Amino acid sequence: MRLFLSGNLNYSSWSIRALLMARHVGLDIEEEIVPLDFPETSERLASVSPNRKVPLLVWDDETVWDSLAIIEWLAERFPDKNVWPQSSKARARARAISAEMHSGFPALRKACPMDIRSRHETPELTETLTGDIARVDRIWTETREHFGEGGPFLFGEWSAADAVYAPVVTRFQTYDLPRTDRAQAYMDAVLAHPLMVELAAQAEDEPWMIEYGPEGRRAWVR
Ligand SMILES: N[C@@H](CCC(=O)N[C@@H](CS)C(=O)NCC(=O)O)C(=O)O
Repeated sequence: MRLFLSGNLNYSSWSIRALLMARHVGLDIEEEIVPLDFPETSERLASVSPNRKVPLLVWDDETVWDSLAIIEWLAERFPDKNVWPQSSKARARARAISAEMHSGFPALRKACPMDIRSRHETPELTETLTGDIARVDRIWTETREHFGEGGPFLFGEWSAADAVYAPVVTRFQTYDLPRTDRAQAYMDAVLAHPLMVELAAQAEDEPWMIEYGPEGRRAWVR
């Protein structure tokens, strides 16, 4: 079995991080979307995913879960595809900012759930949310300044760091979060990348809807 399991591409930020890189290396694998928050979702995830979450990669007798672990698996298996940047200094920075995203930014995640195809009002800019937004802007602009030569992405060429921040780029767009011109230029480059254009079109076409209300999340088919 060679299977890449994702949640809805429109809503599952962890899924698209790993999926973008699987597509970047050209991984020959069956992609399956498990629509999140439906009654049958838990059963499908429990049947195949050790942590009952997506993304999940099953490659013959190897099972890899968690977006960053999948990205590292891809980097090891496809050393010539530049999953991470070329120089060790840039690689260290790319891993640091990716780990920071993976483990942080709770205010941004909570106030601005990923919803690629929609546009929502900017949420109340609380102190914690403003702090997360400013930190993201600084990561993008400083990384571009120090490592961005040779292309429009964080490390010049497209890398896993861009895939990790892609769902943040779409959040900045969806909720029109305040940003500098340099952050906007980086966002424009990410949104115009062919992998992102393809993914945004797929997200647009998905039939599943998720609504965030006071009682939690509700899913339905439009
Ligand atoms: N840290 C994990 C997070 C994975 C995660 O939370 N995935 C969510 C979807 S974005 C999930 O599978 N939720 C299961 C569910 O809602 O039933 C990663 O990086 O892969």
